[in-house]
Amino acid sequence: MANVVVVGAQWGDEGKGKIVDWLSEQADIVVRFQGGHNAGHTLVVGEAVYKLSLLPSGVVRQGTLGVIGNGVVLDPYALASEIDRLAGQGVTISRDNLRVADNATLILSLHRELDALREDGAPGTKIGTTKRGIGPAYEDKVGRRAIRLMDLAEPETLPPKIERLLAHHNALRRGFGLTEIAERTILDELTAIADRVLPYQDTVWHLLDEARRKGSRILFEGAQGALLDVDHGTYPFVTSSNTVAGQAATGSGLGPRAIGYVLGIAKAYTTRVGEGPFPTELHDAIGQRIGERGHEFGTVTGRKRRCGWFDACLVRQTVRTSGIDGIALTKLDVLDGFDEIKVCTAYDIDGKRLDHLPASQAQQQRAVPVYETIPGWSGTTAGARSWADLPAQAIKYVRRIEELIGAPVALLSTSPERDDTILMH
Ligand code: 2SA
Ligand code: MG
Repeated sequence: MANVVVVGAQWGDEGKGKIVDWLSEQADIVVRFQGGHNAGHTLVVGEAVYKLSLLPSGVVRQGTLGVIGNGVVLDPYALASEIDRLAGQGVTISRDNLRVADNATLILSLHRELDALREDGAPGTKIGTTKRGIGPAYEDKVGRRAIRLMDLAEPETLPPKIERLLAHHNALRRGFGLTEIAERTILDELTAIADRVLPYQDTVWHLLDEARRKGSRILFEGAQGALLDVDHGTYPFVTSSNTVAGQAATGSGLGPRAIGYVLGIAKAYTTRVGEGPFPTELHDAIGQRIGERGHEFGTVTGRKRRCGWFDACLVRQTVRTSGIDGIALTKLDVLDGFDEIKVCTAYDIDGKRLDHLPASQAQQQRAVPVYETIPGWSGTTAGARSWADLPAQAIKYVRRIEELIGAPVALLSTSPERDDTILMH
């Protein structure tokens, strides 16, 4: 098995968890390379159900090392509580199965507070974030004033770093009419948690490179989706990290050649949480039906997801911006029983037909999807375990999607059960 990167090919929630879990059986190391505890997935291993949001999927498997790379923003309190939660389920996290990049940026309480404030109060800034402090933490990273994991190991050097950070944040807070934060408060917040997270710190790029040279199989676990990428997504309605496959290299400290195969995960329809453009969104009974059948509620925040037809135009775009080699198509069964199914193949914008979504927000708003109508199927695809179990028309739908997006459907997932996965190629 080559080193595989798994990325969401839409706006997140494509069902990456099941696929990553399935692949992690064959991996020695599972690496998170971006995002933070805004990710969320449920792993079903035998009888046990694990909910992970910051830890890489591999940690619940014996003999698999979980790695949190430098590209992740790490809330040390969230990490400690996730570790405690797993301990309660009999999974012990130690240095044997978890390493965290010493140069990973920390999320602090002031980041969460700022995130929530912008979402709830400040005018014109609502993105529909998860309010985990993700965006503000990345801002500080790029602004070169972040506190990083290894800083906790050198408490004597913390005060000037905190001072730098607060020079920025207290100015912001004054603008919002909030009380200023004292250095001591942040120092206490950090020193109180240091012992819980420092044991995992490591020179992750070094560890991964050595492992790679020895032939260890590395699985890179993306969070969110390529359309939420801060550069290539529907900016500004995006998350604050690069979510495309190239980030697997930067966010873990390996070169691009470490990546052997890029697997994109896409749902057989489209969903999105939060604000922002969504050309194929359905506001009618069909959208309602997709949402109910697909149980489209967020794992992290419980929010109802917006639903619409499969947007082949957008997935074709993410196939290209992530260099996707193959797609795992999930939740096809949600479309069982529809008389007809629509797929967006292009956009009409100001009288022009485009094969992609332009970067301009104004143009995105004016994009009118061009649909192709495909007959539905009456049988069921739920739980199918082989090609032969699928209704002929469902196969045609999958084949048409492959043509439109320019990538093969390598895997078809037909239920949350691990065994209900069809290997296509
Ligand atoms: P933030 O909190 O700054 O990252 O929010 C910015 C936007 O990004 C969206 N967002 C998400 N959308 C869908 N799924 C997300 N996480 C998945 C989950 C995890 C996954 O909850 O299951 O699929 O890997 C996620 N995280 C952030 C958010 O709604 C804002 O639009
Ligand atoms: Mg999810």
